[in-house]
Amino acid sequence: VLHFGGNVVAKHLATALREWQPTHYIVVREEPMRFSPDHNVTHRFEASIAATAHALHNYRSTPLPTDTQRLHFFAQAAQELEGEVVADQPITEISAARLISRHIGTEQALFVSNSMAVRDMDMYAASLHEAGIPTAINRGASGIDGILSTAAGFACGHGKSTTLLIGDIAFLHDLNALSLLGSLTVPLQIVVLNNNGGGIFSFLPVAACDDLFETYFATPQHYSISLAAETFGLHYANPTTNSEFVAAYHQAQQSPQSTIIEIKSSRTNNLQHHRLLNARLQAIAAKLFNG
Ligand SMILES: Cc1ncc(C[n+]2csc(CCOP(=O)(O)OP(=O)(O)O)c2C)c(N)n1
Repeated sequence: VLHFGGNVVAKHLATALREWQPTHYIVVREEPMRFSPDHNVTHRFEASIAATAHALHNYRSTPLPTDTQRLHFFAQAAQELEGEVVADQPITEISAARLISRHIGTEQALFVSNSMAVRDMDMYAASLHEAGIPTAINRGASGIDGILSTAAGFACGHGKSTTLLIGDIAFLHDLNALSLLGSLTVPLQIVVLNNNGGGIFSFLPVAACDDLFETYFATPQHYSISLAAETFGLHYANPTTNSEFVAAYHQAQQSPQSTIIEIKSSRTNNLQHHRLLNARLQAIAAKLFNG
């Protein structure tokens, strides 16, 4: 493995490298600082990235996937993902991310919360907007704090109507920020993925610890999102299918006031859904790239 530069933010690569345990993991960086977060780098070169890449040009002994293979992969993966957004099917955490990416306006901005929201947008969004959409996330003090406030500031700074995709725990964590929205000059469309707890933890081994998982990791809160919307004088919608979601989202986009769109979900179904879809995407990749 030849690695140019520093850390890759998404953790998939680091996870894969831990699993693959490459015999040679060579890192090329332009600075002398040590870089081997998983202690698996075997060779380190302090060198110009451009000059190294140039010097290595044409030295590959195995062919790279061709552009055609790559295009086939993206086309087939997109087809698989389009199956997730069929109009009368139930809205899910995955389809919400994809539908927002398809229906967000070119004049809008996007804010994505930790924890599954940013991953779902990263994995399942359709990239339709050639000029891009101003998009931000907030790592915050430790992750899910202050997301509503930051999204409000981001919207205000850009002067753009902004869509926020957020989980219920992050939403509740910054609930008082809803009082800001009445005085914003631009509206937010807050799409709350309400799986009654931290959905991300179902993906971790700790989910098997039945005695402590719900209380200390999932932390379901049972609060009413619709009553929160009412308390702060915000529009509210609760679509149950993909087409209902698109209709509610379009209505929210046209409104000068902020709207909360709640999507009720289940952590168990969400886990299963991700596993099945990702297995199908991996099968497409395996077929195309491994012969
Ligand atoms: C301030 C803060 N407290 C706790 C955590 C640990 N944490 C990471 S993800 C998460 C749950 C987030 O739940 P939710 O916002 O509903 O999103 P989901 O996991 O369902 O996508 C928690 C508590 C954190 N990152 N930041």
